[in-house]
Amino acid sequence: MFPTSSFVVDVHSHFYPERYISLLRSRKTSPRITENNQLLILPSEDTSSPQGRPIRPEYSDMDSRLNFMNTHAIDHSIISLANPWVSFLDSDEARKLSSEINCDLFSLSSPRISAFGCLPISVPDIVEELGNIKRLGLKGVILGTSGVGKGLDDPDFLPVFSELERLGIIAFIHPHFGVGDIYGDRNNGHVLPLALGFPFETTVAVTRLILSGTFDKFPKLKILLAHSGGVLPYLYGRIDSCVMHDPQVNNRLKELPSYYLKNNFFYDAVGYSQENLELLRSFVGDEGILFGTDYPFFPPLNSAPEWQSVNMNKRAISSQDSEFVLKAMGRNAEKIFDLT
Ligand code: 5CU
Repeated sequence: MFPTSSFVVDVHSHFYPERYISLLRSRKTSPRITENNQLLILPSEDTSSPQGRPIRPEYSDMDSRLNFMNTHAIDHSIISLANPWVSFLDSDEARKLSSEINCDLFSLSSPRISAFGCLPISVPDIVEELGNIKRLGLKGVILGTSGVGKGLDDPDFLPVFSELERLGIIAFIHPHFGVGDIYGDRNNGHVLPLALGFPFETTVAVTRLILSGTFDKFPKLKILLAHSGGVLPYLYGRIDSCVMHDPQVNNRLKELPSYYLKNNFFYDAVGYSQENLELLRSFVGDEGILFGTDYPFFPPLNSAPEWQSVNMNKRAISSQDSEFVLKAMGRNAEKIFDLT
C-alpha cells in the first residue's frame, strides 16, 4: 500500500533538450533521428534496416513530462540526458555542448524538476565542468561506463573521481553499449541489449572500478547505479570469493568488493519485479534504494495513459512494508539529493 503522505521522487528519468534533438536530427550516423522520426542510439542499431524507437514529445517536452508525472503521482523528477550523451562528438564540441546542456537543464529546474548534469569527454574538461555543475546546483552527474575510452578504472580518469569526492557530487552510472549480440542474427528487437546487455555492462564496469582500488583512494565517493545495479546484488558473493582466491588481487583492496557496493553505492529500483527488489533490499538495506522510471523509454505499446513499465516498479516497491515504501519512493532521494 502507498502511504498517502509519501513524497514521490523519480531519480531515473531522461530528458532531451531541444538543442540535442536538433543535433540528432542533423546527423547521418547513429546517434541520430531519421527522417521517419526514429531515434537510433544503441551502437547496434544503425544497420541497413535501422531499428529505432519513435521519437515522441515526451523526449523533450516539459508539459508532456508533467502530465506523465501527474498520471503516475510523481512529485519530483531528477532529469538527466540519456545515452550516449555527448560521447560521439570531438572534444571541443563535447565541451561546448555539455556546458550548454547543463545550463538548459538548470533553466528547467523548478519545485518539481531538478537535474543531473552531463560531462564532456576529456579529463581536464570534465574536471572543469564539474565545477560548473556544482555552481549551478545540479544534483549530480550522469556518467557512462567508458570513462574517456578505457573504462572507469583507467588511471587517467582518477582526477574525475577525486573531484567528484572533493565537491561531494554523486555520479549516476548508466550503461550505453550493452554486451555483444552473440549467436546468430534472429531479430529480437531491443530485448537482448536492454534486458541483458545494459545490466551486464554496468556490472563489468563497476566491478573493474572497485578492483582498481578507487574507493580506497576516495572513500567518500558516492555512486548511484542504474537498473538496480545490474547483476551486482546477485553476484557479489561470487565476486568477493574470486577476489579472496586470486593471488593477483587478494591484497589489493582494503575491503572485499561487497563492502564498497554496500557503502559507496545507491541503487535505483528499476528492476521490474518484487523478487529483484527484495534481493536488492536484502543486500543493500533500506536507505540506498530509490524509485525511478527510465522515462521516456518503455512507453506502453498501446495508448494507455498509465505506463506498465512504471507500475511494475511501483508495484514491486508497494509490496513491501510502509516504512520502506516511504523511503524508496522519495524520502531516500530527498535526503541524498537534498531536495528541499
Ligand atoms: O530503449 C533504449 O534504448 C534505452 C536506452 O537507450 N537508454 C535507456 O536508459 N533506456 C532505454
